[in-house]
Amino acid sequence: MNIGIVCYPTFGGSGVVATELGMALADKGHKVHFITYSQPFRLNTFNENLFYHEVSVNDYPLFDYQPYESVLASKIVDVAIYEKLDILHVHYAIPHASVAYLAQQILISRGIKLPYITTLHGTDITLVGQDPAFEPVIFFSLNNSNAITSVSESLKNDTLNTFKINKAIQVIPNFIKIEEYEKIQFRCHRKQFANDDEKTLIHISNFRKVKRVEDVLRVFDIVRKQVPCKLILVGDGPERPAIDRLCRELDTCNGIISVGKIANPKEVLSIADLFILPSETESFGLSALEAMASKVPVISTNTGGIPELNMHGKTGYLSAVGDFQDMAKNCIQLLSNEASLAQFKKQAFERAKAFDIQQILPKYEQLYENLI
Ligand code: GMT
Repeated sequence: MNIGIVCYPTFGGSGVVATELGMALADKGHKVHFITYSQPFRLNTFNENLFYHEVSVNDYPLFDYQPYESVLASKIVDVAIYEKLDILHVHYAIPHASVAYLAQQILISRGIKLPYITTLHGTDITLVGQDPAFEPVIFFSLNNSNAITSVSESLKNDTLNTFKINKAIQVIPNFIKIEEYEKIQFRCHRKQFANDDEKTLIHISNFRKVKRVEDVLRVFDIVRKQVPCKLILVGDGPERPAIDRLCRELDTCNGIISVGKIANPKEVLSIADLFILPSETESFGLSALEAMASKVPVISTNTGGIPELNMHGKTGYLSAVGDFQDMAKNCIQLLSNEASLAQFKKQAFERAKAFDIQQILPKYEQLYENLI
């Protein structure tokens, strides 16, 4: 198949899922065309079946806002015609679903059919999508998608509760390539981050408000008074100044290692003992799945799709949003019992196997074939 993929190329779960999906499809012999405004950060492999089409918006002094959607739609039309796309898969509804609809209509006027699939990732429905300014456009472009997928049951329900969708929504969860976690030997040495008697907590995110990174610091502040440990923060984003202020206030900065944005966090995850995910909402929690595949149990909130992944008392623990004291208690309990920690690490890895790409890729391929 000739498949077009539209996604956000920046650090963020939807871009990671779209890119990993495209690379896996290319490995299976499909021709995959990424149509994005910059090269997706995980698109770092050479494959004769992978193509990248940059959407570049020229600056024009008349515009306060550059008409990105129009340029993207034109690019999709161009790639569809010249690369003979069979299907278009857009990730994150805003604005990609409405752009896909526009491109589809232009192509129909030229006698070309291009079905499009919209994959919902989370904040496109749970945060941004709640803004009434977007409602008519999201509603229309979802209902006109040839198929809609969501990354969890929870997100599917949120979507159905928010918009009157008259199309079925198929749940296809996020995935990892488990073999990449099983085989690779990492160069990252634990002793560069922590002493032998210290445990390591880790948090990975884009440091947006919804991630509640301040709760990570509050958890760490409580835990380190009971168990010697370090906290590794991976990522960056708008909440960073607030985090810096809080670590000074709590006097925990000397125990925190901030490594910034890392394209592929497998290496740093390989030295972690617990992953902390205190999000306000989280449609799936791809970073938690990546942690589990790295044999790192997850201490998380019980919001959104997280309970579909993280099994309370088995692969980690779930707490109410904002209850950092409960999260800290769960950390201390696990870190203080080596046998239990080892058991949770094993169980986290076993659970991650259920989300291996081998289980997930055929679902997307089947969906494409049905639509074509
Ligand atoms: O907020 C993020 O983590 C980024 C965001 C995105 O769209 O790039 O992630 C969403 O999509 C991921 C991939 O499907 C999910 O694993 C995340 O749970 C989801 N984030 C939220 O729902 C907050």
